[in-house]
Amino acid sequence: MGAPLRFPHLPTPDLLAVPEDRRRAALAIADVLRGRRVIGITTHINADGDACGSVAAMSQLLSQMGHAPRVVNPTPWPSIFDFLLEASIQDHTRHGARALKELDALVVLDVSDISRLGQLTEATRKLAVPRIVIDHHVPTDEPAGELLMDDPRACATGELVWDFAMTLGLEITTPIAEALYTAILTDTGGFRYANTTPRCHAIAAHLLSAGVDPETMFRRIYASVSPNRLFLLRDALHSIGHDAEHGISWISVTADALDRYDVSPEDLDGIVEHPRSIIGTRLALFFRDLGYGKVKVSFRSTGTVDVNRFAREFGGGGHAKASGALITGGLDDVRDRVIAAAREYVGVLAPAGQG
Ligand SMILES: [Mn+2]
Repeated sequence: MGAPLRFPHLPTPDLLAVPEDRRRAALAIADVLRGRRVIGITTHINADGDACGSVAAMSQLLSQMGHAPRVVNPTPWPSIFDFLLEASIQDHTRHGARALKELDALVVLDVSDISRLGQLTEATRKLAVPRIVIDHHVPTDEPAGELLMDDPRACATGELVWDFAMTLGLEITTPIAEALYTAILTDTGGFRYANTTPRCHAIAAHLLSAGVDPETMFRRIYASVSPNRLFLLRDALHSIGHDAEHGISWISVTADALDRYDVSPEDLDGIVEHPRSIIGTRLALFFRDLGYGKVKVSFRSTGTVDVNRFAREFGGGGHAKASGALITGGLDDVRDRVIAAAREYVGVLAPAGQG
């Protein structure tokens, strides 16, 4: 008999241990919330899966802690994530900034810069009650609160909410597990992006054990597409462009597209994956004409291009691999300008075989 086989990379319990800085931040948050009843929960405009999942989970966790949570988002809850809205979740979004007046504290999720709160930005700035931020973006100059639990190494804000729950010994019920799974699944692009870590898979394993059915979640999130959404995609695909020399690919959506097909902005999520999927693409761009002299541009990197820094050239920002900016001008004009700047920014691709 030879030496016993060893498996040094098997997952170990410390994969699920809460990092010390996150544990301390979670305890500080619980401390600040103690004795406060009505806790507002909010997230960025046009909430995505991480935002909705984190909000839904946090609302139920705060209820467990004995608080009266209240969701106040800057834009309406996207219908695709309606399945996360448990009966216990109070959504006061329709009351706008007025709903912030009655709070004893505010928890801001998945937001690095206060301006991401849209129409709630000013009211949040003036808030006299404690403001708490849980987020995984690169920090900016004006966070939406003074007490931060933030870590760009987290794959999703949902991972930090899981850390919060673990630190405080809260129960991960099946609805909470579904909310956190939605957050992690969507922010990792279905466990495909570079932010997919052994730890996020380990957390997902815990969430499956807590009752999440992955096929049901897949169907709800990725296989519930309306026909009109696909018709809009059909039109958008006509605009696909590719610059092989620089490794840049792009797609555009015109201002009238949403009305023509009666779809909402959330139906455009993921469109950038099409140019991004073209072989040799280092930088993918998605141009959406908002119709009032502004174009929303999404930047996606497939590797080493830092699109957070690139977006800042246009007054935007985000992550190194995913960012955005709002740019003044017509669609053709903005597209030409951004592509020209992108060619400059990324430089000419090295010939194959030279790195
Ligand atoms: Mn996120």
